[in-house]
Amino acid sequence: MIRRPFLMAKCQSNLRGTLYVAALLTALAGCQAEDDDNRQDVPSTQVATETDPEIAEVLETLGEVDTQQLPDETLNGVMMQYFHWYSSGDGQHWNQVAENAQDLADKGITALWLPPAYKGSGGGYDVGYAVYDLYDLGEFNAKGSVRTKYGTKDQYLNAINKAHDAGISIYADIVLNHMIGADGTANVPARVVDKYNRNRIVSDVFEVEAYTEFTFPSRKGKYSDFTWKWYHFDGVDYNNKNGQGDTVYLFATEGKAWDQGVSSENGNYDYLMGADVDFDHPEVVDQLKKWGNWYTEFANLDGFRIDAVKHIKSGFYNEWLYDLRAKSGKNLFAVAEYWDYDVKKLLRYLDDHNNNDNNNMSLFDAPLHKNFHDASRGGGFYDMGSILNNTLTKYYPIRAVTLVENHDTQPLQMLESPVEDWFKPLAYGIILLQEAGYPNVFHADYYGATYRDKGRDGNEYTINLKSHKDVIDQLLAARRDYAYGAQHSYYDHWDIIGFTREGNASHPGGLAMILSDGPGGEKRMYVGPQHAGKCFKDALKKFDHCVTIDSSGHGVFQTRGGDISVWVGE
Ligand SMILES: [Ca+2]
Ligand SMILES: [Ca+2]
Ligand SMILES: [Ca+2]
Repeated sequence: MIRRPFLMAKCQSNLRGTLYVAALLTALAGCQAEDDDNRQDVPSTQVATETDPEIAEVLETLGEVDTQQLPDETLNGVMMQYFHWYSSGDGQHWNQVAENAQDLADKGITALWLPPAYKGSGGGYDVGYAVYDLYDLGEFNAKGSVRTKYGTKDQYLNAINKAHDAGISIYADIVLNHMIGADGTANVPARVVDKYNRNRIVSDVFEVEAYTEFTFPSRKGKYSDFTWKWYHFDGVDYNNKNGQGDTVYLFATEGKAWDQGVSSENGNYDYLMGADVDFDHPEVVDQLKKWGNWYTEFANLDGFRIDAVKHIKSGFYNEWLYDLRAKSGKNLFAVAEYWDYDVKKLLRYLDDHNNNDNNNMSLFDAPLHKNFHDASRGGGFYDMGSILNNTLTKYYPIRAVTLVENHDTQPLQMLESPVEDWFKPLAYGIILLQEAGYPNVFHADYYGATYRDKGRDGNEYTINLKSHKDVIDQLLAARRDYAYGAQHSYYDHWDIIGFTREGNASHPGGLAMILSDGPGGEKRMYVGPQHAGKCFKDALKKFDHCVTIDSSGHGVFQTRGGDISVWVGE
């Protein structure tokens, strides 16, 4: 059998009989934790050594992170994306959060990422990404309703209080790239740019009638008297003069230009949709800081999920986060969505946004999601030994938020790349039990979902997403009770991979995770001689027997085909 090249991890080089191959980083992390007992409860900050010079260079400048700086809820915690694209629009969402908060806390959820809470142009139907009024949290009669899709301002604040009472932190979804649904238009000189190369101007200057005037007549200046004018934006994709949409117009007044430090897709990917906010404009930066500080205090927020950062001037969120952390005095957590499957781009973005303790942020591990998607479609032929290749989990786990699925990747959505049902327990087993990363559970994976929408081919589909609550609950419990201490990784086989956690002083049990995308089988893995003589049981109850740990600290653990088992000690 041909095997892929591997790296021998130094912590495991004394193991006999079998080739034990590990993802380099997790192995090093394991060594690190073994060397220093006091650090076993916190995520590893060890920087991987890497042969790719570009990655090596950026890892070098990123350096290690002082784990004292990490918010408490992230330490062995779990965040949950508490919505999906097709969440019910009956206005009861915030009430559900309030109702379920204690149960979620009991299950092991420590933070909730809630959907955008401010009024979108679609009013009571808007998922929240078509931002109209950042100050309207379901309080003003605008865009056809007082409430948002999720409920009213009072219900929102009540949900946050209930979550806090249960010990759960709240992360707000921050969507600042664009605004949609202006109250009026302005005539603005503009030029058309090539949709696929935004740096290429393809017309003379002419006047467009742009929806850029946001005056919020029903709010009447409450909380803020700031109104948005055309010059706070860089461009639009609709000219009301001739009804011509689907065209990218760049405003053509002095100093107007697409913001720099954005993704280079389409030449310059500043423009995504709607009225594109101009982060070069000082009034914009000033206003968004004021709003961020108001929102953080008003809703008692603990952190942020930041939308679409590859379309926003690099460096803006450095300034924004610094200002909010300084003014609130809170250790606000931040994870940004830079949706790209090239880990080098993610690392470079992180490098731009982690140059001091007050502007740090994490990123979603999009490449890991992509690997899960590919593996789930591989019919067993995916090389599971490579499941962590090219991921943040591998290279910079301290700033990785790991996920299986989200509201964009779910079926029929913009970045549709679903992880097939059978693979979800395996993927959640990896993100919830490994030392690396801060895991995120997706609402629709937990509760299931049924919805109907048009696919890319224009046909209507009904989608039924199965609830994986039972297995996710079991994995959450295993994380809370057993996923501690040094990790030993066995990413050494096309089908069957696994890792162990040794446990620590406060959680001494120990754990061995093993899974297969092909036939079932077994693996001899090291959990440490402190477990010698103990019998490990399968927390997922696929097997009735228990696995006895030998005097050298090894056990032979089993998994069924296309399945996962999690063996835990007493
Ligand atoms: Ca600009
Ligand atoms: Ca932009
Ligand atoms: Ca395989």
